[in-house]
Amino acid sequence: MKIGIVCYPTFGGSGVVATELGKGLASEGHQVHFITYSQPARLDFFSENLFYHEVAVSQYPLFDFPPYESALASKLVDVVRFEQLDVLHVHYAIPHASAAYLAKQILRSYGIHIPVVTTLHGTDITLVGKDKSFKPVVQFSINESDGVTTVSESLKKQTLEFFDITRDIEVIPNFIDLERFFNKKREHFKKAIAPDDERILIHTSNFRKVKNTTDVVRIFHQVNQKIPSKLLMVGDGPERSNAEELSRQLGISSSVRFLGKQDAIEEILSVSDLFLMPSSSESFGLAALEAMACSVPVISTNTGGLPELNVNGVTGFLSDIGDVDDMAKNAIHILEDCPRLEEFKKAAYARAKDFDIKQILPLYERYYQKAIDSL
Ligand code: GMT
Repeated sequence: MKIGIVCYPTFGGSGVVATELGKGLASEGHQVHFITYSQPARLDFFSENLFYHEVAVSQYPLFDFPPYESALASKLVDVVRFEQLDVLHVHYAIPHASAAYLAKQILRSYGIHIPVVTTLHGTDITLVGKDKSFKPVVQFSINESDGVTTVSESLKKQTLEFFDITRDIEVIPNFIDLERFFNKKREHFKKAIAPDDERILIHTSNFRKVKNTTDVVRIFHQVNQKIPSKLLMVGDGPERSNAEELSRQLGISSSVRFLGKQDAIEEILSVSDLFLMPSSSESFGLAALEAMACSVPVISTNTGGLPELNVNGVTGFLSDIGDVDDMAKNAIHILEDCPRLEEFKKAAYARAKDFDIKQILPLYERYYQKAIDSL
């Protein structure tokens, strides 16, 4: 198939899923065209089957708000026509699904009929989509898509609750490349971070409010009082300075390292013992899956799709949003006993295997074919 993929080209979960999916499809022999405003962060190699088309938005003094959606729709028309694409797969509803809808209508005037598959990732529904300034457009473009997928049962349920949806939604979960994400022995690196064999806790995110990064610091504060330990904070975003400030106030800043954005996240996860994800909303929790693939158990909240990934008492523990005491208690329970920690590590890896890209990719391929056949 010739597949067009539209996504946010950043480190965010939806961009990562879209890019890894495109790379996987290309290695299966499909021709994949990324159509985005800059090269996707994870598009770190090119092959004969991978193409990248940049959406450029012209700047005019009149434009206080450059019309990205129109530029994207025009680019989609251009790429679909000249590359003869079979299907468009847009990730994140706003503004990708509505731009694809517009492109589809324009293409009809050229006698071209292309199906649009929309994948909802989370905040496009739970935060942004609910906003009444976007809601009618989001609802319309979901209903007008030829296929709609969500990354968890929970997100499907929320979509059906928030919007008036008249079409079927398929759940296709996030996935992981187990050839890249696995536990690599990195003793030198581990020694550099934890010279006295302290336990290593880790959090990776974009440090948005929804990630509750100050709860990460509070949980670690309690763990650190009981267990010699270090905390790695990976990523960057609006809440980082608050988390840094809190670690100073709590007197633990010498045990907390803020590493900023990192490409080789699997290397850092490989030296870690426990992943902390106290988010107040998480449609799936890709960062937790990446940790589990590297044999790192997860302490998380029980929100959104997290219970569909993290098995309570087996691969980690689930707690109510904001229940820092419970999350700290569970973290200590896992970390204080070596054989128990090993059990949790093994179980985390075993669970990650259920989301192997090799199993999930065919689900998308079949779904594309169904959308093509439906036209
Ligand atoms: O988590 C983020 O802030 C990034 C966000 C995004 O929209 O790119 O990630 C969302 O999509 C990921 C991939 O499907 C999911 O694994 C994340 O759980 C989801 N984030 C939220 O729902 C907050």
